[in-house]
Amino acid sequence: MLYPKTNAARAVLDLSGVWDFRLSKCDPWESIAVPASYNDQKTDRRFRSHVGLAWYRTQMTIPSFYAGQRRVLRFDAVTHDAVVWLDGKELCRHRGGFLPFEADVTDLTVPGRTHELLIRVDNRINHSTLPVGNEGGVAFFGSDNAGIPSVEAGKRLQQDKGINLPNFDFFNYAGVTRPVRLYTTPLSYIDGVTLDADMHGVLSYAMKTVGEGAVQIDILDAQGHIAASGEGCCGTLHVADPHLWQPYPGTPYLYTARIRFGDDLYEQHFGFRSIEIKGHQILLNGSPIHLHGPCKHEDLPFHGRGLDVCANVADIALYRWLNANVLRMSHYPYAEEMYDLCDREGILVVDETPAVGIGAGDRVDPYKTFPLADYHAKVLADMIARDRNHPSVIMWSLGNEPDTEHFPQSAYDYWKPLYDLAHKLDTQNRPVTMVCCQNDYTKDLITRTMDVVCINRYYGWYNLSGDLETAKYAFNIELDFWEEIDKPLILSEYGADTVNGLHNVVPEMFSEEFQVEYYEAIHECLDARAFVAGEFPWNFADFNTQQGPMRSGGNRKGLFTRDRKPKMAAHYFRRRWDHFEK
Ligand code: GCB
Repeated sequence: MLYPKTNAARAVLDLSGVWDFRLSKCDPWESIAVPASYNDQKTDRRFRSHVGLAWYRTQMTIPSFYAGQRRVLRFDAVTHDAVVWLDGKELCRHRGGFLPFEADVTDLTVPGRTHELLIRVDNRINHSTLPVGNEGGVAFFGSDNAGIPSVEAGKRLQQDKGINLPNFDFFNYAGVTRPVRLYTTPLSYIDGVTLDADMHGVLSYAMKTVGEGAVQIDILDAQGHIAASGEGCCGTLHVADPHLWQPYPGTPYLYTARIRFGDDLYEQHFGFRSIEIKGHQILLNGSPIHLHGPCKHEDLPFHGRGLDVCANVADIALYRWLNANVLRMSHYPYAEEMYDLCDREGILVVDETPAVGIGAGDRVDPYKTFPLADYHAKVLADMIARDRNHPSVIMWSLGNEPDTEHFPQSAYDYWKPLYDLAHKLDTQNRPVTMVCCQNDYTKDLITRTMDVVCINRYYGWYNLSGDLETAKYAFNIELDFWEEIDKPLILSEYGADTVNGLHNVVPEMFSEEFQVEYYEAIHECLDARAFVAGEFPWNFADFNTQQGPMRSGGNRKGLFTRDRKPKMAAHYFRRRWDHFEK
């Protein structure tokens, strides 16, 4: 699905602004900002803790000069499920909160007229949603006290109220979190663009078109000069001595494919770059690359998970300040604007589906009981279709921290087809991974089959807490295990909750000094191993999550506070990664 763009052939009407909103049909309409999560926009607790349906409404006037054009309503993300009505008639439905959907409204709208748009959003999560919700009133953290009759009764009450708590550690923000736009195209139009470009200057292209016309494609360099041209829906072009797309601190050189089809026009930027795996190494443009940069969340005061382009620009500026070169888009596909920014700024991306929380302890096999496989495959396919043209995207992550220990064969049978699907769908054949949680890695069968082994580990924090000497000892035992497997390894999460301003001369957990010592200890282990291809500290910034006994003011593992003030660890990483670039 193409990102909506205004150009000589197309127009975009952005419906961002203040809409009407209500949590139930009995409430009066109130003001709400779109795009943004609704949870933190109001003082009423019901907005934050709401579970269930909620309604958004707005008026949309179609400019008269849109007459004669095809008109499409596009929703970049509605979290999690959406039903849309146009002038009281159901227009479309969509499942899943992190990918776009659209509906052709050419025959349902009249240029010059005002139409009413109503969206019903549903933020409920359960065993059939991605991310996964706990059925049974069990909190992500703090499922203790099981068996006490009064506590069990309380859990049943939560269950009766339909409160499935997240089986993941980020706040279940909901609403119309990304822009809603009406865009136009000519009646015959370009419907899809696939561009696969490599470091040798070879560009394979394939266009999907609807209606009458012939496809013409021009490749423009950054100065706007034509570097190559072709005709037809698919083909291969060659650009001699291409400027390569290189990550920061190199130059992320972008070319533009200008595609014409009849009266339609679409421009898509892309970069010439190659990515492959060889033994223990990740090769970018033929040379080994070490990936280093913190994982992130889409998480901001007031906005929740809502798009804020200014915050994205400021965050990527901080990535460059840290001397980072990669961003793992944990734990769901981000807004499309962020990928464009990473393309421009040279930040590599690990793109992840929202498959987080597939696990239910040692008694229930989630793969046999959670009805997810087909839906997961669809989400993966939609993510690849959306993000495949971005040169910044160098790896697909099928999901985060599923159970791979208690039901290893089931896990293998579930994840292997997804791995194969990602390779089949991605004509660039990017590496595929799945992010494994801290568990008995000797039992895990699937993680070792991925192109890159990604492990989240919290030695010294969640286990062997505070004892960094023993944490190093234990981590090294595990690293010996992975060294035997001929794959690159990325430490895809590691971190320590840290309260900014809490200081110790003798560092203890939660202090800024401890966070630095923790990272120094883990790096001592990583730096001694040549097969380690990357380090992704958890997390870029403190972020909001479900309240609970393990969290004080959210998850505090940020290198920055939630308002982006650096902790000591941010300065530490800036120095460490500066040295990496030399
Ligand atoms: C993890 C999860 C991440 C959590 C993090 C933590 O392993 O992947 O979502 O936020 O640990 O801080 O506990």
